[in-house]
Amino acid sequence: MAQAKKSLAKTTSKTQSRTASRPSVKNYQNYIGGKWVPSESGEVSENINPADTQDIIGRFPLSTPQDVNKAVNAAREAYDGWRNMPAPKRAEILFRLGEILIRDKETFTADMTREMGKVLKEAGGDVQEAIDCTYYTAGEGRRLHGFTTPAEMPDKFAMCVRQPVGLCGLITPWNFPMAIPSWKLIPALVCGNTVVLKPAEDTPLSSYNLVHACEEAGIPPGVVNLVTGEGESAGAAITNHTALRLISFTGSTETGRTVASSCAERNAICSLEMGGKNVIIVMDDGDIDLAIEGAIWGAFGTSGQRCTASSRLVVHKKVYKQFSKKLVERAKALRVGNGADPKTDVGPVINADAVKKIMSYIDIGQKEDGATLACGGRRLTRGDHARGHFIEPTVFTDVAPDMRIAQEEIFGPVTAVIPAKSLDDAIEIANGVRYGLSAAIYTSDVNQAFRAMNDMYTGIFYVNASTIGAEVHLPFGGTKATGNGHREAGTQVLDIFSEWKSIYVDYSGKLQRAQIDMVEGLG
Ligand code: UN1
Repeated sequence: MAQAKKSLAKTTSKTQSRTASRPSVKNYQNYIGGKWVPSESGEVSENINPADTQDIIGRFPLSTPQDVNKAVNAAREAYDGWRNMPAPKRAEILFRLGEILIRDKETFTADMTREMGKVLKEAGGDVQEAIDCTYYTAGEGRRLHGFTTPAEMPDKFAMCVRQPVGLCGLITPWNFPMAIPSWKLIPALVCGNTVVLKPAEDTPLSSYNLVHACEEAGIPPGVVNLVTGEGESAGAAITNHTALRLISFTGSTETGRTVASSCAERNAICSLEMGGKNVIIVMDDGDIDLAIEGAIWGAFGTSGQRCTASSRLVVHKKVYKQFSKKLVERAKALRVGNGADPKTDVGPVINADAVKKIMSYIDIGQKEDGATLACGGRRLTRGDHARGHFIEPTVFTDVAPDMRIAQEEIFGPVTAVIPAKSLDDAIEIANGVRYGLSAAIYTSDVNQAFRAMNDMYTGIFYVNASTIGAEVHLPFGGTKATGNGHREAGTQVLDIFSEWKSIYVDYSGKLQRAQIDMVEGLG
């Protein structure tokens, strides 16, 4: 994911540390042990609208390790009560949460557009993803299936059940400010864990809304705790806290590695969802207009700030010129602006650091890589754009697979069109990056579609659709530097937030020795 959320040790420029001023701006608080409380630091950061940096959305606590410690203690106190509540009862509370999210969807959507920048339709999709996740995963409260299996011995019973892992630290990014917290929070809760959630410093309001809804739904005090603040203090305190048995992190591959090392120190479970350099393969027999639609949506939706963004378009040489021309025409026609304006196609990027990083890649693409800047490439700073972080949708053509813009995650509205000679060539190029999240192919040949499906080493694959738009009931995650083998969403997420307990019940009334009694030979 993007630079802006890359380092736990970095303050982003969207939020600035200040002590309270401007009385009209709302002061938000942490949620610890069922109470809304300020940070011990007394410090706050301002949540700023990326489309209009004079619009201060609220002030949020800059939490300290002491705040995190209190939150962990609250989670500990609540743990036995929550884990012993029957799972179907836990689920009933979560269904109530789902109803609240539906009721307040419009408000939460507007809040999200204001703090994150994505256009209203997409922010609505983000809230909807949280709703879908809540309903789907709450249903697990009446399943959470384990299994029984025959035992080796007579009068002996064997079964396997899921148990919660304990106290969980959840660290979430700014690009899906409600969906991704829900992907972690809801399964953690249905499995019986208690949590400390730290949202990205750029988008605390959406997590506040989610946690506020949890309170209203009747989740008992201490089960969900919210601490806002920066990675270097609050985030690191969560990552390093010895009482947290599990850390679930979504963010950059670099930060994920740091999180994984801290977890390894204390044998904590660590689930990581990280970068992507996703690809759409366009074959010469594909529907070019449909592929253009998918490429525009995948590359420039959410201003390219998705882990699943279509940042590479590998196009068969026979249709390369035609595809590139149409793509550039469409990209040029996109309206960049405030996401709250229904006429806007592409909103701002998250903050000034993101602008810097994306603009530096646009520079690298031209000067270091020598690719052709086919459209875009500029920062928009005049008129309606003057007070926001706006960048034109940018298309590079004549891109070679080993160029930096074709290898590194830019996390902005930039895509690279790469020619390919054949399906084999396209697959080789497509697999030739360090990430493995999402891939897609446009073709009308079922054999080619299945070949690519089989050969692409990614966690997600689409046929005749873009690389974005995963649904909550299928596992989400990637291979290589994208993840560490876990999958969120689907029922597979239960394997992150629960651990197996194998149980043997011997009702024979005598000592029965496994692997020894009832075995021929030396036994
Ligand atoms: C992300 O980009 O971090 O599949 C998550 C999608 C969304 C989730 C993206 N449902 O694009």
